[in-house]
Amino acid sequence: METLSKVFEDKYNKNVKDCTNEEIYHGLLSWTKEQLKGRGYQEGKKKIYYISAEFLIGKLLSNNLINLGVYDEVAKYLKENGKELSMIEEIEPEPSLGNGGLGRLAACFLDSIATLGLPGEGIGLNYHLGLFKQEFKDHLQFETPNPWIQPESWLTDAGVSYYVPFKGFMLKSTLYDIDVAGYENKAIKLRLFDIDIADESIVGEGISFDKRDLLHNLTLFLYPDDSDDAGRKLRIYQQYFMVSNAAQMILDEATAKGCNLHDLADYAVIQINDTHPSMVIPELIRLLTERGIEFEEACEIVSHVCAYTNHTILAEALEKWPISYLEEVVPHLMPIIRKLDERIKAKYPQENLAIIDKNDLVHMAHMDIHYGFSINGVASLHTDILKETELHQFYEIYPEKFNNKTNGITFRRWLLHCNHPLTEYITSMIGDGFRKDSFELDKMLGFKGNQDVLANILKIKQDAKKRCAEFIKANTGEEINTHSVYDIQIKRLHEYKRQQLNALYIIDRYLKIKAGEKPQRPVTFIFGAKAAPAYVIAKDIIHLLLCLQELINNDPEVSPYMKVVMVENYNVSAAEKLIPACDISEQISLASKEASGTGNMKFMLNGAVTLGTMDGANVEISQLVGKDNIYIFGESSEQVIEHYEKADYCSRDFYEKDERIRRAVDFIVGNDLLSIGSEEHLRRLHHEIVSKDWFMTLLDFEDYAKVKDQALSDYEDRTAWAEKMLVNIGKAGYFSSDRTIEEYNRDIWHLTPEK
Ligand code: H2P
Repeated sequence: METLSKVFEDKYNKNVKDCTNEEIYHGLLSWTKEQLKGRGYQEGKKKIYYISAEFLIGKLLSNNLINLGVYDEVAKYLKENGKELSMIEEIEPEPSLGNGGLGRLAACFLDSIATLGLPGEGIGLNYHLGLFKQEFKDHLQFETPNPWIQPESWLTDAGVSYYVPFKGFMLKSTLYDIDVAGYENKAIKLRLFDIDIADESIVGEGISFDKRDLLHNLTLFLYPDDSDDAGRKLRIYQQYFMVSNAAQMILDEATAKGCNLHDLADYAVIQINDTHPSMVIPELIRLLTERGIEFEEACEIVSHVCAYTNHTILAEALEKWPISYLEEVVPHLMPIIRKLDERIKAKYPQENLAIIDKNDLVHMAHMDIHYGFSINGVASLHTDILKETELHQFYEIYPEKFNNKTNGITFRRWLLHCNHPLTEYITSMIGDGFRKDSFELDKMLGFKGNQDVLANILKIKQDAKKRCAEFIKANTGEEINTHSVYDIQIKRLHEYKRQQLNALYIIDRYLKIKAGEKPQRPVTFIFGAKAAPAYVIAKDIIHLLLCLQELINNDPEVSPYMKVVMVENYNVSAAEKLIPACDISEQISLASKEASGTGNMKFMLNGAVTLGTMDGANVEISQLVGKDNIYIFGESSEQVIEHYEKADYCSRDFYEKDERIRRAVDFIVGNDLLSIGSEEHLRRLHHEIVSKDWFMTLLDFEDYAKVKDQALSDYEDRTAWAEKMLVNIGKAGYFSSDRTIEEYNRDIWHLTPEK
């Protein structure tokens, strides 16, 4: 720790004992950056370039210290000097570079790529103000900018820039790097492109700004509001800026290593993360032809370099851009896209395979599938649905391109960092091999029936619940009972994820308590979710949850038995505090709609029991833990897909025929909530549920309530519950992102790991 002490002396002319936490944070930041550099980078002839609009990396200090293998040493050194590392971590602003699971997955993948010694890097954009910061006022979500870049930060100017051509002007980029340490291995880089002239002062009220002021707004926000033409075009500007920079850099790096462009596939593999980076295909073709390669050969080369991951079957995420927009933003790409489309139409005339459809929309995913060599889904059920339904027409012509890569999470962040007590306990039981080989967690299963172990696991959970209650108090002002069951649903707000189903259960329970049915043990229903700023119903659901929180927590007759808390500005740091404390993990999407989910994996790893539908990776979780260690409810994906095909689901029928459902749904517009909330929001949501309910909330309500009640009653047998916890932890090894990345490498990337 001598070099660290010296940092404080050089920087502040002080002993660490006399430094403020802020000074210590900044000292640690510069020291850690130096340590990372000293590690060196994974190099290699061939590299994986993971291009993604989002990288939800979370705070980096502790994670870097863990991966550098110095966390304990630094914590001890600080403690000896009267300082707490956990307090210092709080100073770090969380980079706001992602939205949900897709971005967090990209961050876990970087950690695993580095840990496995694979040469690679992430490429994205350096959004100054992030997605947005969520604030609650009058039980409503408001959005404000979420600045995270400070004069001293993890970003390093890489001294690299490119010119990106748009219609009528060029933009010069600046590249910033963030080092990502592998666990006890070298580092890789997350490369974030930016413009020097981005101007945060153009942001007015909330997160509003002039969407046409491209010279100043291009890298301000992730996913700017796309409810109007200007917003949609801004997204195309951003996407093209990201991929043109990426493509230029990839070609430069490859040629510097001796690539003659014909053999690009020996030097680079590009993973296209959802359709945001899809324009990298025509852009690479454009750059290759500019450098003297014939068009046909350029198509061939690119088709051996690009691979596409599909993360959702929801139409809203499978981007289709009008030709007119592309003509306006990137006219030089359109002749290429037209040619790519013509080549396909000449071979496959079916309309549903076309890149450009008859309405002049460019289907980005179709371009990826035709001109990429691999297409993967993110959980086994999801990949099956792609093959059998959503992308069936493509599967028929390219069966060999389709493959599954079930998602994973990095255990460094989601166990070692966020749950020190559990990590230490597991280590004391089975040694520390699981840190590198997650499958070793399986050894935990040898302790089934061991009363001491079960008691210790319960104790660790109880302590985590206490810590979490403090966080909740600080975040929401609410006091929660640490002996209540913690039932947690934290994820992006979307109707298909069905936070509204959970809300209806809460109403039902509230009504029962009001009617005198007092439960044995209290339950705390915990939510965390941001709604996209233009997604009206999602914001109405947040409104409902916040109104329920107000009503229930302030009702002396009910609050001893249940409480509702909605964490404000849910992000990675909040997740790290909530997940270790969870008893019941809510994974209740409408079957077939959640491609995978990754929160479900984080929760099981930390000893929560899943309450979920047979959707996404829940299916694989249930296969691994067995039916006694998970609570499954609801209709299957086959049944749901059939309802959509036959268009035979009618929410009003459920509402009219089932009194229990009707009472809960009508409560949304009853006097209790109307006296707290906004009539406009609550009525709109009520109307949506009764007359549309596109994601079939009411279909699964009864089974959900039944199975949830069962889980809550089983919770009372503490030993049996602890066994379920143990099995969930022991079986979580499969969901390490190291396993996922090994599979990507084995089947798609074919890189040689460095020792
Ligand atoms: C999405 C999917 C998840 C999936 C994740 C990563 C888009 O994340 O919906 O099912 O696990 O990608 O593949 P999210 O909804 O959290 O934004």
